[in-house]
Amino acid sequence: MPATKHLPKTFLWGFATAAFQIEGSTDVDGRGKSIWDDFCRSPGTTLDGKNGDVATDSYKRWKDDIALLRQYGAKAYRFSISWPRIIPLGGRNDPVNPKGIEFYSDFIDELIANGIVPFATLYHWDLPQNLHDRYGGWLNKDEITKDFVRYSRVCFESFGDRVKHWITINEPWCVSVLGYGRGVFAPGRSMCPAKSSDGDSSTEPWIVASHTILSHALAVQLYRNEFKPTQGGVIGITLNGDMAIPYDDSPENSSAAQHALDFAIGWYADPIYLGYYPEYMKQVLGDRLPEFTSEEWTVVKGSSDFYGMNTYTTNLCKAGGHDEFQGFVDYTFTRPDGTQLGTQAHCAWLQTHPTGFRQLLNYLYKKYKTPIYVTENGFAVMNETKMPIDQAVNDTDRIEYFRGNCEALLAAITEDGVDIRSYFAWSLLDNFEWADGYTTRFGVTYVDYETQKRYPKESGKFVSKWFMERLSSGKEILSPTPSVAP
Ligand code: GBH
Repeated sequence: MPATKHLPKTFLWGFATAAFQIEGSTDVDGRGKSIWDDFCRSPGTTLDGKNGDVATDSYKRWKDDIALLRQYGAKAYRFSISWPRIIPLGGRNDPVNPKGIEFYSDFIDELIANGIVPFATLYHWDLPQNLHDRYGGWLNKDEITKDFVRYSRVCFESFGDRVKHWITINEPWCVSVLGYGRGVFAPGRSMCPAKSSDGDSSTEPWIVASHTILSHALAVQLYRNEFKPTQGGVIGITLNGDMAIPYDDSPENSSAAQHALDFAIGWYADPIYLGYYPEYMKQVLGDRLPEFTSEEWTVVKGSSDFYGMNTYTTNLCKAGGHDEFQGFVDYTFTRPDGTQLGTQAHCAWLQTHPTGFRQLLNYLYKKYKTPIYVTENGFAVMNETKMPIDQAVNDTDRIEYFRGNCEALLAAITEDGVDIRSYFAWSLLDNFEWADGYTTRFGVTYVDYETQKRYPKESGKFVSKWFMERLSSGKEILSPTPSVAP
């Protein structure tokens, strides 16, 4: 039997979550409101009409969550910090909430006591509502950049002695396109007639994007100047983006695949890693694509120590689409011969395709030349929520998804030489899946929302075993890993 290939000793694997999707307890211990609170409480915003008031009750059950991570043998955990728990009103002159600091501080201590490396995301979509009401939130460059930097400072000061892996913003594409373009996520601004009539989706997403990029970059500048010298961690951004491959071998469709990558990934990654916007975006958007000043460019370019990669699927791309946010490219999973690219998930946008995952790892590494941290990757089994628990925990399709992608990850590292330093499965728990409410389950652990009882799924056990077998020694799994600053 051929020897199992191994991962680098310092490789970090584990599971990811986000504050609003798991915490609940939205008005406990001085937490302020976030833009998701009222958004998902209003009719028609979530598929099942449910909201994040309870979620998986993790604000109360955090010790159980950590015990679960330990049970899986996870080396690292990616979680997000809720801005309105830390600064209830959000702004740079607003008071810090000691209870919020205490919660995450205890949480981080408990992770470390269990040998689990904390990866903290500063912003996973829960903007303090007050900042949106006060000055338009992400639309207001001067205000939001300063407030985000101050919030970041509070987190570096409070947790940076123990957190050595920081992610500034999770998936700014979703913030812009889903929040200000399609209006399906908070704050729900869109010109789409079915949604709110506020907002201008022809300009706002592009403006918001430039403000998220700048806020990220200024927080990184702060960290590098004032905290990194003593704290010694790494900091970067996490982008969503799926592999795009041409539908067929026609020249239009092969350009379409590149155009899709430009709009989904290059929009953020080209400025941050290369210092310019993709040509194709400039062509399509003209002066709707906000320029950075030369001073801003010096802050933006090179503002990430790594590429934080959230990826789920692969799309076949056809030229001539109507959706500007996709670069006028149509996506499909059906090949010209009628076959499907992979196994269909519960969400329409997701099919398995490990080859695409490996291609994307190679594409990103070659283009952006920076270490990659896979910060999210996961699958929602079709109709899982309608199944009895004993059937749901037997999640074969999710196991196949992880098996394929983990093998692809290993091949990218050992055969293609891609510098990949982490893999986080999304998600530790079934949780509040944004506009899908609780109808879509991404967890490796089943959550019974009636009792809040957790049931490890076979996929969780699979991921755990797969990584354990590929790290040099099982014993090291629970010991802290040295910081891997590039
Ligand atoms: C991640 O986003 C999020 O970070 C996480 O919070 C979430 O729970 C997880 O995915 C699972 O969804 O509306 O048809 O145009 C994933 C990136 C980008 C995937 C937008 C879905 C929308 C497709 N998402 N995409 S569509």
